[in-house]
Amino acid sequence: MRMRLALAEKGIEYESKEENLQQKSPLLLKSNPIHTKIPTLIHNGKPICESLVILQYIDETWNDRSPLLPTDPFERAQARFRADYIDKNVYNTMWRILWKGVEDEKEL
Ligand SMILES: N[C@@H](CCC(=O)N[C@@H](CS)C(=O)NCC(=O)O)C(=O)O
Repeated sequence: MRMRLALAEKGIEYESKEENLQQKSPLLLKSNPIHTKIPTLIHNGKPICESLVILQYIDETWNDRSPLLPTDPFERAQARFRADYIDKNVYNTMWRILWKGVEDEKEL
């Protein structure tokens, strides 16, 4: 969703490929061999992995329009802090509950 929002904000056309995460495609395994996760952006034939890294790449590559972060350094730091907080404290828990069931919550 982060990628979709960023690309829409920048007005970039793209092709999206759905992944079956139970049976990952050879393209995903080749493009993101370390984590084998989505999202993985392939731009000019080169893969970029990790959503926050991809966001930064999109912002820097299409830097002539719709900046994704505020211009003020403090506000930028705040935005990065929030994204990092969500990744470290919210995302993994949500993912595990959604995909492994509430029972597994006990292990968290
Ligand atoms: N830190 C990664 C997390 C990516 C992630 O967990 N992606 C999930 C789908 S939203 C995934 O590919 N799961 C498959 C797996 O864990 O094997 C990022 O921000 O890109």
